[in-house]
Amino acid sequence: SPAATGWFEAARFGLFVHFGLYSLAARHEWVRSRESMSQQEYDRYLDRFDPDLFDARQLARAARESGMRYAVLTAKHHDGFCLFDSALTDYTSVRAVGRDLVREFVEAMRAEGLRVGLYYSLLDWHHPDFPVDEHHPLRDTPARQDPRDMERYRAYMEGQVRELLTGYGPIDTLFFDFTYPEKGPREWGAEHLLATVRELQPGILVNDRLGIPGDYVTPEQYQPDRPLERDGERVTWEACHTLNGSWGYDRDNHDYKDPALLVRMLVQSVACGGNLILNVGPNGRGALDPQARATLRAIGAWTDLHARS
Ligand code: FUL
Repeated sequence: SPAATGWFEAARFGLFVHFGLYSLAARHEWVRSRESMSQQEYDRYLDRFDPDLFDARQLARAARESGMRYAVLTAKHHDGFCLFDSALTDYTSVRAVGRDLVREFVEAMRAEGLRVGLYYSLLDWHHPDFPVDEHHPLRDTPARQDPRDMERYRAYMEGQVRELLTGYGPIDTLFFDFTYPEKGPREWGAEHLLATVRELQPGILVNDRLGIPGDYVTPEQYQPDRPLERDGERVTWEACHTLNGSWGYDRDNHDYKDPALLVRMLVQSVACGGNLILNVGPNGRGALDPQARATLRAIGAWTDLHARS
């Protein structure tokens, strides 16, 4: 049964953090797919991964001072690289540099009084059983299984979700991403995955991107201008937006939204009964660039004056 969305609707404003190996490439989180890289080519980022400036406490403070009340980190994005300790793969930040960034993040957010969420990708360009299809033109490596065993991949996802929901205390929300319209829910074993999540953490909120109804819907990079409904009923929603069009750090993209525009988007979301989750993409070393920091500060100057707790 669905979980209570009260805290989420009251929270209104959150921080999304996209961080992973793609942050080192510094040109969009889809870089491996967009440039059809082989695993071997992409591994150059693993070899150089050292997030010495990733400071979860600093992120948590920046979020709180901006008026945000929750934060969501990419525990695993589409490239398959995990920012947490997983017994099911070596492809993790813990193996690479001895750091469990999910743990650092969850602890830091809690310490700053923020609710905490994790993003988990259903796509996985690294897993040998993930069925890379026409949407994801990667150059295959010999490690990839043929034929692929979707059953094995489903077990992997479920195992990792289990690790995330049993190893880090209570998690407030899970952001799955994303599904294909028809075959998706069946391929991912969506019903079973959702049931597992609810069993492990009955209070957690789950988004709608498993392809079956969840607790809230997630308009992406568009701003609803009225309450959202499904079958004539209002639904809980969260608009997710980038600062500059890219979720992962994009060094040469300076097309930042103006803080005044972002404040209007926040106001409009709240006025229409929804949330706004705003993304930052820390750079390859894990630091926020000056423009992202300045944007969060500018929004904070507004929320200091106008937000109610
Ligand atoms: C999308 C993903 O493909 C993007 O990389 C990003 O994570 C966004 C929030 O969701 O579907």
